[in-house]
Amino acid sequence: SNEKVLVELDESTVMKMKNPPVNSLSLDVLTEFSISLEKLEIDRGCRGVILTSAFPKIFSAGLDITEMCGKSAEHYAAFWRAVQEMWLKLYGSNMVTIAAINGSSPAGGCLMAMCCDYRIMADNPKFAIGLNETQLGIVAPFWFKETMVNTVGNRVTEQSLQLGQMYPAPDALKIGLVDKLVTEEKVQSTAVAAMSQWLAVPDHARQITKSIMRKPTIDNLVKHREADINNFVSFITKDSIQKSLQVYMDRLKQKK
Ligand code: CO8
Repeated sequence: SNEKVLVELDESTVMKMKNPPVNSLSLDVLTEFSISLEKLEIDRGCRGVILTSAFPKIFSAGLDITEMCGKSAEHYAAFWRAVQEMWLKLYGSNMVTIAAINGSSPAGGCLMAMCCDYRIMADNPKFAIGLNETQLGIVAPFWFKETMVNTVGNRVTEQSLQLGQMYPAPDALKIGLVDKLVTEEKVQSTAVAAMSQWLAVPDHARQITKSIMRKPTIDNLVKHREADINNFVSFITKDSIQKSLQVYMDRLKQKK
């Protein structure tokens, strides 16, 4: 199939990103992701979902940089709305969401993982996670920042965001950016075990608690959604920003 987000029903419901080679989050992937998640959300039989990748060594490379280069203002606006929609659906999900982070997870990949209730990462210092936006010469928006503050606290977030720091798995555990490290082969089974622990709590009480914790952050984006889109479009269309994204993409390609 040419689906880019697979929904598999095994012991638990698993959403697997499958956009070769690195699960970059294109407009298509984001749209498909939000639709798939919404379907699970309204399915009363589905109480939890494990988010992972179909590829070894990579969870997600984050937002598709080619969606932010050389396109029209209309395209940038549609793309950004889709990024917001993914975040609103995932951060606001009533289901238990567990990230099985089987590899690297920069920027948007880290954001997706932080949206989940619990994070398990493959114990390999070659895999790193973090919000590295400043390294690309771009700025993580306020709701990325708030998601990180809610995960690791203000001080760690401030330092991480200014430096655009990527944390190798052991360091990510130390700062609480992920909750548990296990060997690569055990990431999936550990996620399934964690899911049964989370699902043992009565749904209504857990859901209301989750909402109490997250609602102010979600409301903040809902309230400023259009302004945030305008802000993104005017930022990303600047020549200087286009140039630094281009330099970053060229460096990625040359690295080989
Ligand atoms: N978007 C588009 N293409 C990408 C991306 C990406 N995010 N990441 C990698 N690719 C491409 C590479 O260019 C390469 O293409 P090609 O084969 O044509 O040369 C291909 O995917 C494979 O990449 P690698 O060879 O680098 O694969 P590795 O397995 O060696 O490494 C990594 C995988 C670790 C994911 C590595 O590719 C990497 O570090 N990628 C960059 C990730 C990154 O910095 N993402 C940040 C995106 S920005 C974001 O998510 C939030 C932006 C917030 C907006 C702010 C407001 C303005």
